[in-house]
Amino acid sequence: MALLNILEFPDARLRTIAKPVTEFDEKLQTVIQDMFETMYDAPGIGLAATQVNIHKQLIVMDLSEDKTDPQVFVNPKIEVLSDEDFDYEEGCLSVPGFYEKVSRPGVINITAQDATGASFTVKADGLLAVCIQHEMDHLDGKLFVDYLSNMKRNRIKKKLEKQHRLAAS
Ligand code: QAP
Ligand code: CO
Repeated sequence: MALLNILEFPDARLRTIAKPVTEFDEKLQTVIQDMFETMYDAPGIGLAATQVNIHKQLIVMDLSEDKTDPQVFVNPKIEVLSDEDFDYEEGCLSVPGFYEKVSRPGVINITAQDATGASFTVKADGLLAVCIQHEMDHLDGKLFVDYLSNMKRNRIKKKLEKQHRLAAS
């Protein structure tokens, strides 16, 4: 088991487009375990492989209070079921310390593969729908700050850049 380094905004590597997972091998199981360990350590509720500089379509998530509901989504696709949007105050391990309201489709179907490659579909609303859409954005090189005004995003960028400078010196 290993803790992975989490990339932080505005790191350009967070803009990489992830490629589909094709091999459901031992190496994939290790990456999944390391991603759970990294997410629980943070602590966070969702982590996309992009955030740990692995550019594969792979997401781990646990929305429970007590780490009892680990979920893996490999090669996820979504279908929007409701044109009602849902607003949620989002955060991100790659944008530490900042939370902003984002609006996304409220009810979706998620089709994905599990760690063994088996396909499944789940209907999602509420936090699960928010979280999977947030994490799938990472796989497309997108961040929740991209939905904010340029002014808000720039303010966050400057603050994080300053923090990174201080941490490096
Ligand atoms: C994505 O985010 C998410 O700022 C997962 O200092 C979040 O786990 C989807 C975290 C909210 C939907 C709603 C953030 C930890 C964790 C921070 C996370 C921080 C420490 C974020
Ligand atoms: Co995130």
